[in-house]
Parts: sequence; C-alpha cells; structure tokens
Amino acid sequence: MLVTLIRRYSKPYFPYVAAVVVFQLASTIAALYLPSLNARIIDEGVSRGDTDYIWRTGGLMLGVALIQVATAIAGVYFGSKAAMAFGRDLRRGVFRKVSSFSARDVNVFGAPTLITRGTNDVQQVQMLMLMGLNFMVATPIMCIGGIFMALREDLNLSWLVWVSVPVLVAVVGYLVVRLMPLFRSMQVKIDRLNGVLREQIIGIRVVRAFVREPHEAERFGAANKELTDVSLKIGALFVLMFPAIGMILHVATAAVLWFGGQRVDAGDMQVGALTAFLQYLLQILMAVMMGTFMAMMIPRASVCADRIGEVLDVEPSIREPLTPVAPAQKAGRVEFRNVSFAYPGAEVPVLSDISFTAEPGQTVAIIGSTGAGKTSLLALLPRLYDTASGEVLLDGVPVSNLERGDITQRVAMVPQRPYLFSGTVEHNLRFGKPEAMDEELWEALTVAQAADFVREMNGGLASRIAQGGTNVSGGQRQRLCIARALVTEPKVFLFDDSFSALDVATDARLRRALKAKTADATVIIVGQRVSTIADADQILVLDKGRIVDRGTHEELLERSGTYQEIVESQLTAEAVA
Ligand code: DCP
Ligand code: MG
Repeated sequence: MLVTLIRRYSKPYFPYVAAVVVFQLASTIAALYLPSLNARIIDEGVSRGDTDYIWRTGGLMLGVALIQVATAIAGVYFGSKAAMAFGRDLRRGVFRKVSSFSARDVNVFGAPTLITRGTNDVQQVQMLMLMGLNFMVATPIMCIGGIFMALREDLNLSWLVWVSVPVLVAVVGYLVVRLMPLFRSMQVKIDRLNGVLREQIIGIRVVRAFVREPHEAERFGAANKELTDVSLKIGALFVLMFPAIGMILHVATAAVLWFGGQRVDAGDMQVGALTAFLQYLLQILMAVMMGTFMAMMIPRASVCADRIGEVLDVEPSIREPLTPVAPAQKAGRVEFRNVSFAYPGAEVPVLSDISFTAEPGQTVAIIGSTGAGKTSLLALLPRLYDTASGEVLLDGVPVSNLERGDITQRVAMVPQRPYLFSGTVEHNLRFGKPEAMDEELWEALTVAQAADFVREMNGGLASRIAQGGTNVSGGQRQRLCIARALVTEPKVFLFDDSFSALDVATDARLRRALKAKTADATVIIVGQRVSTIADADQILVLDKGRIVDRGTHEELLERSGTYQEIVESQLTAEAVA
C-alpha cells in the first residue's frame, strides 16, 4: 500500500524529485571530496611549508564546501516541496473520499478513526516521504563512497570499517526491531484517545447533567495513560539509542587514533591521511545510522499507509447512476412503491411494504410512535440510504437513477436533529443556494418565524453561529433550518418533526405562513402533535415500519384505533398539563 500511495500521489511532483536527486548527488560528492582535500593540505602543504599550495587547495576546499552547502539546501528545499505537496494531495484524496461516503460507509469506520487517518496517518507517510527524499540518495552514496575513499587513504586500517559498521547496524537494528511494535500500537492508542475525547466533547452537556465527570475523566485518563505508557516505552528505547550510537562513534574514533597513530609513528601513514580516514569513518557511520532510522520509519508509515488505503479503497455504497435519467417534468411528485428497508447489519426491516403517493400541492403527514421508522422513511427520498426492495420515485423516476444534484435541487429536508455549520446566519441560509439575495433570505426567515430573533441577534444576517449551532436555542435552530430549506425553493419539502421544539402558537403561525409559500410544492411532514398534521391531505399512521392506516384526520378519527389512541393520549396530556 505504501508503495502504491507514494507512486500514485508523487507522480505530479516528479520534477521536484528529480531535482532532489541531482542536488543530493552533487552535495554528497562534494562532502566526500572535502576530507581528502583537507588531508592534502596537511600532508603536502603544512608538512612541507608550501604556503602557496595551502592557499590554492584551501581556496578549492572553500569552493567545494560552498557548493556542498548550496546543493544541500536546494535538495532539502525541493524535497520539502515535493513531500508537502504529496501530503496535501493525499489528505485531499482522503477528504474527498470521505465526503463521498454514505452514512453507512462512515459508520463502518467511525468518525474518530476517519479523522486520525486523514490527519495523523497522512502526516506519518508524509514524514517518511520527506526523510526519504532527504536521505535516499545521500545515504547509500555516502556509505559506499565513504568506504571507497577511506580505503584509498589507508588500506591497513580498513578492518576498523568492517568492525564498526556491523556493530552499529546490530545495535541500532536491535533497538528498531523493539520499537516497531510499539509504534504500531501507538497509532491505535491515538485513535482511541481521539474517540474518547470526541465523544466527551460532543456529549459534554449530558456528562454534566448526569454528573459523570469523574467517570468520564477516568475513561479519558485510562486512554491517556495507555498512550503515555507506549510513548514512555518508546522514549526509554530512544534514550538508549543516542548514548549507544555515541559510544560506538567515540570508540571507533579512539580506535582510529590509536591504531592510526601507531602507523603514523612508524612512518607508514601521514597525519592528513589519518584525519581524512577518521572523517570518512564518521561519515560512513552517520550514513548507516540515517539509513537505519529511515528503515525504522518504514514500518510505521506502512501501517499508516494501509489505514489510509482502507479508506481510499472503499467503494461508496451509494453510487451515482451510470446513465442518469432526466425526468420529463420536475413538479415534485413523490411515490413510494412497496418499499422495504433495513439498516445495514440489522436483520429486522425498519420499513416494510410502504406505498403512498404525494402530489404537488399536497401535504402528506406521517404520524407514529418513536422508533416507528418515520425518519428512516424520509431518508430514502434524498437517497441517504438505498431501499432493500421496492422503489422510491421522484417525478416518476426511481431516485437511484437520478443524479444526486438533481435530487437535492428538488428535495429539501429539514432534519429531525437540526444542524447548523459554524459561520454566520447567512452562510448557513445560503447553504443550498449560494447566489441567494439578502431579500430572499429575509423572506425565508419571515416565513420560518425566525426574522425577529435574527434581527435581534447582534449583526443580523452576519451574526455568528457556533459549530453545530449551539449558540442558538433548539427552537431557533429548527426555524433556521426551515429557512435554509425554504431558500432553495425546492419542489418537495421534508419536515422531520421540525415543529416539535416550537410552542403551539408559533407552530400554528409558521404552518400558516408555510402553507402559502409551499402551495405548489409537495410537503411531507413527520409530526408528533395531532394539531400539526390535522389539516394534511393524507395522514399515514406508521407502526413498527408498516402503514397501518391512512386517510384524513376526520376519516382516521372515525375508524383508526391507533390514531384515536394517539389523539386521546394527547388530549389527556393537554388536560393534565
Ligand atoms: N435505526 C437503526 N439505525 C439507525 C437509525 C435507526 O437501526 N441509524 C432503527 C432504530 C429504530 C428504527 O430504526 O427502531 C426506526 O428509527 P427512526 O429514526 O426511523 O424512527 P422514528 O423517526 O420514527 O422515531 P422518532 O419519532 O423517535 O424520531
Ligand atoms: Mg425520527
């Protein structure tokens, strides 16, 4: 997966990658050249007192050093550019994919892990890409070139290379192998922590209301401690890593000076060659260390890449039709034909054999106890879910054959749990129709009985709305959502219990205003209050996912036992109140 991702998402940045290769090649060769120049100055310049030679070679050395610095900077610059662009594209890919998910697909993963995958996991892969670009060329060349150059300086000391490199690889490799499983579990712990945190922030009111803070704090504490423990274990190994590497480097240095010193004493080796050999050995060991670090990042990044790949590979369960049908007319006629529906994974259908028609200009009301399947029924029309059997038709065309945009243009839903986005009032109202004029917004607000309180908010249309719309009351949120639906001027309105948070008087005023506004539209209302639905053209009584009776208020009052019960219970409830 890692390779696939890198290949797919780095393709557009091939010129950058090529630049990185060229610059790093240049910088590595320059870096390898420097110690040998240094040695020449000492052995041929200083020892013979040849000032001219010192100046000339010193100048050359300065030039090479400048080239080395400049090319290294350029290499890192293009490497970062490529890696960051790669990360950005990958993140965008994950975001687009998740945006195309149906409610069901999101449930398969769960929101917290989708968030981690789109942020932290992408970052890990991006990091590997960055490190890879910075070291992939330099490390092997430095290693092989360093060995070659070191041996050129002195063959007799070569055994120091053959000993110190494997020792370093063994020590670092051992630590890396112990680190790998820890990194893997770290990613899972981050997921878990995100999950707990998210749930608690969203449910903070409930937590307060039930005085569950201590319990929730404990739950968070446990997740937090798990992550800390893993991080500590990783830290403990890292603490070992640096002294161990330092130790090997210092012992190697001492050995070079000791054995090399003896050879210099004996006159078999020059001082300059000795310093150059030492520098090459250190360069080799550094390169080996970097290579091992890189190797260590690969498993972690590949775990992350797999997790990202899982998201990218999902085929959205609700797909756009291959050959979308354009309906002959766009009046907003809704028909359910023998529709059954079950939530994914559930055995019992929540809706069975639902058939009804709603003509433009008509109002169809759905009433039924909680859990009867009212919300589920509405969700089928904008195709949030697909039916198990039967068909949902909009203007005579099955919704599964319509383009999504075509449906949303004609159908507006006011969800049962009204949701507003962070931003301003107008930003929310223009959600379905960005080009709407201010007058249109005010008109919608007036119909929705929301104009008064929006006017009273500081800033009117430009007033701030907090994320989720938490800074307005439930009833205000409902009315803003109704206004949002009105702005799009759809052919079909779906109101899911949208008047429940309003007092009876506001409810009545709103419905009167709506009636005028929606005269030509098809209206499907889910209502709990009999008063809300009494004047509908057709009332469907839903019980356990089946339509048990249908008719007008008067007809039902006469013959439907279930309906009578509902009416009576509300009358008694009102009497009690
Ligand atoms: N259900 C489910 N998975 C979901 C949503 C609902 O399994 N994501 C189940 C729970 C209910 C049944 O489906 O038993 C019907 O749920 P609805 O939300 O459609 O019920 P209502 O809208 O009629 O209930 P309420 O009046 O409480 O809104
Ligand atoms: Mg509902």
